[in-house]
Amino acid sequence: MTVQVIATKPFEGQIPGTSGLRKQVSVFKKPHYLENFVQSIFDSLRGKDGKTLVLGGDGRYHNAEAIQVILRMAAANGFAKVMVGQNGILSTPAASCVIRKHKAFGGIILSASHNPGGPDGDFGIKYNTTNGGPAPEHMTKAFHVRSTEIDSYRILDGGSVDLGTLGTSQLGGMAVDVVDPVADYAELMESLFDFPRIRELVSGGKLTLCFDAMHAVTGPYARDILVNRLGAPESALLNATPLPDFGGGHPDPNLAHAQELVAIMQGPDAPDFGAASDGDGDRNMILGRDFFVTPSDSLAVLAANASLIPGYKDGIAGVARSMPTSMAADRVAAELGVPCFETPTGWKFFGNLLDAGKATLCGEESFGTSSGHVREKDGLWAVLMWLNVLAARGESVADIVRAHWRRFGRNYYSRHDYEEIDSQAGADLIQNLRDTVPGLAGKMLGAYRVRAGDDFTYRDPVDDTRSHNQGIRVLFEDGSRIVFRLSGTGTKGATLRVYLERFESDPTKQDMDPQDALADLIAIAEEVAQIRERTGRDAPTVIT
Ligand code: G16
Repeated sequence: MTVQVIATKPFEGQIPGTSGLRKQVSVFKKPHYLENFVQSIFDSLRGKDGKTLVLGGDGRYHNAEAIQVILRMAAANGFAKVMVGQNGILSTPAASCVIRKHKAFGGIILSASHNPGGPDGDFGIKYNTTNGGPAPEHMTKAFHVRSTEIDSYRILDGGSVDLGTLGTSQLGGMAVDVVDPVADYAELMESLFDFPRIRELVSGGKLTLCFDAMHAVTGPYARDILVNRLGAPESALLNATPLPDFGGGHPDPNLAHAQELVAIMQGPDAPDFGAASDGDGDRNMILGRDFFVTPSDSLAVLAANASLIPGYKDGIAGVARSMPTSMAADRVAAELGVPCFETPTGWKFFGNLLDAGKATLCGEESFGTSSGHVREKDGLWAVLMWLNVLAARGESVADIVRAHWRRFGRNYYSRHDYEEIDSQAGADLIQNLRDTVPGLAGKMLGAYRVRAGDDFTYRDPVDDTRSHNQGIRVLFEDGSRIVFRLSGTGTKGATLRVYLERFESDPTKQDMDPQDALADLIAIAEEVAQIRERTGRDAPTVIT
């Protein structure tokens, strides 16, 4: 086997977004496209020679082919070993776990997360660093810069590696270690949670559950953990066979896309607990019987109950949430006497806080929750955390959340997405807001007086780096907020996200439908951003 140096030319737009480079499969299939970006990553890494790389993906269409290419490129670029998930599979949190446990140099994860898969769907690639977390901004920028000047890539000629059999083989001078994608991760989960106590409830049917893997990567993980280790019946798993096109579905665990699960949870024989995870296993949706837990509330409830869980029994150092996530967790942190950090959207911003021990739990409104056990958000971790809280408290999901609202107040919250709007119209809308919202301070919008308007800038308290233009905020005097930003994960046109939040301390007013409770703010958002006029849309595509 010899190393080939293949001449190439830069592709435009190899710019990692909120979470890696995501494009349509048809783009990734263009000759040299994947190779260029992988070489751009490798060229940007210092000190990788002789080190170990972790590699895996969510099993979506093009995963298998891309893994073989990356293996041959890793062998030609000086890695000593690649640990690859069997059949090329590793969920995002499992990849993070493997990188950390085996002290790998870093990892490449192939996923477009919750975006649809298949020949007409999306594909993606992201790089995670030694701490197991997504590459920080200065690295993703370096990958992009390198992609604009690349003129060749290195790849081993030779055949493909058998990824179906566990064990080690050689590819040129590099070892390829095919590992069980579930084992290390399941062991980590067992170290954090009270499995015997959960098992007692789940195996005997005292607590019934339904987990929807959405035909994505978590199927095998859920079977091993929920069924084999915790004794749930096989029938508790929905869509647990991973498929390259996710069965034609949209593997996004929310009320709009996990409809099968939602219908079960609203039905007459609903189980006590329902949950779903996304394409690569890092997102989660939590449901009780006919009850939806918003991701923001989920973070707050888990923070308030963390001391009931073995892995967190000594308390938490702090909480971190992305800026658009509701401020419910802030109230819990204040009561616990720990800090609450507000970061830009993107899991990568939590890494420094976790590494420095400043935060223990992190969460995002986009159905992401996790802790310092890995450096990614973690869908099944959130499921187990909830199951452990249910086991410890012996109350229903709805009762726990309602009691939480009575104690801390309720942050009514909703996100309205306008998908696939014209890119220029989206950029103009945000620019107009950037120019106008500072001038709203002191003005009345409906019944709300504006306290301030700005475009969020984050100062990382660990390394002092600044991240600008992270979302337009309209902050009202009573603590309500509207936030506008463009998604960094879409692949077609632009997606406008509008985040709406209002606090309600009165327990007699905490049972409204969020869309009703937020109706005034929804109208203000439309007016301030001129959504209809600028996008031609008179309603959001998805409401969560
Ligand atoms: C990614 C990031 C998250 C982010 C989400 C939505 O999630 O990891 O941190 O909140 O995208 O980002 P945006 O609003 O820019 O679309 P995932 O699950 O897609 O990797």
